[in-house]
Amino acid sequence: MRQHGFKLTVHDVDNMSPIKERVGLPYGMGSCHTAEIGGYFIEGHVPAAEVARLLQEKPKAKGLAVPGMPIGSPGMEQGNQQQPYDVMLVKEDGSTSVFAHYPK
Ligand SMILES: [Cu+2]
Repeated sequence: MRQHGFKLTVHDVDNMSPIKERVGLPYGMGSCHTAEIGGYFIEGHVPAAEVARLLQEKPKAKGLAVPGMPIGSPGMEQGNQQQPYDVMLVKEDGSTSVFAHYPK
């Protein structure tokens, strides 16, 4: 994310559950880290381009999530292996829709 121009402050915490609960992450959408930017949460290995798009389009939503840790997502590179995955938009009511699909 830093390479893509985002300024980050990293907090290492023992228990992520209260944070995921506070930002309103629905059950089953979780990954290994939760970020907050511009009033949205960013859960897991979301490509920087989708975060930029989110901040530009400003949809009514809680945030973006890539559940789990798909191989080939940013930070999960393993050679040229690529597991297909969706970037999910989590709406205010907790429902989700596909924001982007990878690989494009
Ligand atoms: Cu991860």
